[in-house]
Amino acid sequence: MNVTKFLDQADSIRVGIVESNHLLPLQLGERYSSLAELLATENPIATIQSLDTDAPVPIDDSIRWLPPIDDQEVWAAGVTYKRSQTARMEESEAAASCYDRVYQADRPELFFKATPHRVSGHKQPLRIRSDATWNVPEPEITLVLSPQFQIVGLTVGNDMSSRDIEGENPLYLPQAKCYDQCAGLGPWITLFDTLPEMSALRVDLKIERDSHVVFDQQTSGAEMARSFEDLVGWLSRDNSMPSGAFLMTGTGIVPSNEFTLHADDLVHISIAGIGTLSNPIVQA
Ligand code: DO4
Ligand code: MG
Repeated sequence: MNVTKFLDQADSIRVGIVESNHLLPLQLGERYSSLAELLATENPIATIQSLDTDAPVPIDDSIRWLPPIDDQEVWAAGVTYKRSQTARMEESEAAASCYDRVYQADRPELFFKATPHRVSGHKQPLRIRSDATWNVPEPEITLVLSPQFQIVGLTVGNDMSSRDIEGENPLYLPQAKCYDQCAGLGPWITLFDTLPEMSALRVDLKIERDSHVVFDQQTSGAEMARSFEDLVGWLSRDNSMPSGAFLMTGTGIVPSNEFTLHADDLVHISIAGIGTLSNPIVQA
């Protein structure tokens, strides 16, 4: 089951089930007031199935998608794929040994990525920092966590990153990662009773510039050096998240060093079995 948020014709924020060619707006009733509350129930799929829906809304270009987040925190893991380790070691002489060690260490790299207001949904802009010169999207399988740290679903994530800032000094990581419009999530959350095999989670990153594809690469969750459960176990240590959280699980695709994003590029990230998140790139 896929669920998301969107703006209806009256400009009201709605939660809806996504079916192949239409959205079914949910009537949340008196009991629930947000998608996050549905995700926090013991069985989100059963809870959502128990709700009434309004008339179907056809999915076409007029749908105003919103990121499927309310008041959850957004966290991210780093250096969980060999490709990310290699790329970080190339970009930062000062921190090369840190990236090498963290790839192999028990404790993963986990960092705070974004508050909800910094997150863009499907078709909404993502930003290149005005003070950065080397920027990339990071396509990441993203876990949707309940307040009890249950993985209730998956979504597509884009961990926008300024490689020149993070490469200059590892202490600049929060500035390379967390700023307005720094994170993409969506177009919806796919809820699972049982998660798919890692090898089924194929990830594709496509970047379009002036209507030409200038980058297209694939990886899969099977290339990840850590398990989802391991990452969640570390994230939840001495850390409560009363509204739940999103955890981006790291990138396995990093474009070669001469590549940087431009304003007006279009970034498409697809994860098999989940969906495709597309965002135009802007620079203030
Ligand atoms: O420390 C650098 C960040 C790494 C990251 O975001 C990733 O591997 O996805
Ligand atoms: Mg990342």
